[in-house]
Amino acid sequence: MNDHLTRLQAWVQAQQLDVAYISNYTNINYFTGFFSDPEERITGLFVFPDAEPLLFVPALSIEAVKKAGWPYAVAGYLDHEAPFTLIADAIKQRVAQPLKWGIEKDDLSVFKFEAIRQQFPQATFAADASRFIEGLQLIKTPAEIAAMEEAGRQADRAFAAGFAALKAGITEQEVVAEIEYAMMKEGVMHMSFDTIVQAGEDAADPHGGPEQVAIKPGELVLFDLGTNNHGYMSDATRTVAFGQGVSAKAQELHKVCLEAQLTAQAAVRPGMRAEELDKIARDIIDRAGYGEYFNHRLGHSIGMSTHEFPSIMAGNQMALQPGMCFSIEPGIYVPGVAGVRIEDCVHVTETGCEPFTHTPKAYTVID
Ligand SMILES: [Mn+2]
Repeated sequence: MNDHLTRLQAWVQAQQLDVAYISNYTNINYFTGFFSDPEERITGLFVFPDAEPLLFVPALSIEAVKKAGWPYAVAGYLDHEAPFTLIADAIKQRVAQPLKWGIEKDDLSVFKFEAIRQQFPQATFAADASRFIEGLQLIKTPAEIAAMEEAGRQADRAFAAGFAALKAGITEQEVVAEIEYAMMKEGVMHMSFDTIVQAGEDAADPHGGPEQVAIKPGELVLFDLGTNNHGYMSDATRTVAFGQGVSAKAQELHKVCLEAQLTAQAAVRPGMRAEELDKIARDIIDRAGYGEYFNHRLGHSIGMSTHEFPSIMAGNQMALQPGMCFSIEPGIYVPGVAGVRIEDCVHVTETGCEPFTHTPKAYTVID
């Protein structure tokens, strides 16, 4: 049994559960090595205190489960069959009367929850596997960090493709297309999220996307991108100048944001509280007079999902520990002027942190 699954089963035992139902397909991958987004079909991992786990999937996925190396029971259903009846039958073979359930309260839909409750009317669902799993995923193993380092190298090549694509008249969306085409040609078939390229004033919307508008010389261009390397994500942001003529104001935003990012990244230490790290970056931006334009947390954790628990933000007193992986991404977004964000994701080491991405962060002009 892999270490993740062993620890899940230990939790099931410690909580004195009869069964845990893992429904989130990213977390199923974390525990089984099998990844599939089943969309409307049903996939579930069922873990018992004293019996082997069961992976239940659409019948068309059974061979893929075996190919992924899953060594335990796998059961499937055809599209016209009733999945929760089959799930109930399979569970009863292992536990005659499962009363105490653990479920992922962040994930399990009301539809699936009611289907389980219909099969097991006496069952109770107090134990929240979501909270347990987020704690388990907090510290990455060396193998997980190696997978994220590879994802980081992919992201560095994606930046290079994006910078090379910049030319007068090209649109934000065309630059995204060039980045993703370059990645797909080298075999990276999935970005970790929709690639963001925003130029000039567009970048002042931190949750905006690429538009079909031409990038003009003299604009700052923000690239926020990442790749999915066999389930492990990268995520990084660079803001570069396209051509000459970037305004002094926009250049100042970059200078302040860079100082905040570099200072925070250099300050990471095990034992430091997450909120202290946020404050180090925020104080620099505040002192420069742009505090109101840094309108989000400093960072988020990352792993098999781009955004994991916990956040690097005010109010989070959790101590940083070696193996934690998170972003350090201050941003300054001044409407009508420009937006700047600079981001590396890092893993905490015994003495500090190491970034997953290495594309230079200093102010760079791309002609
Ligand atoms: Mn990020």
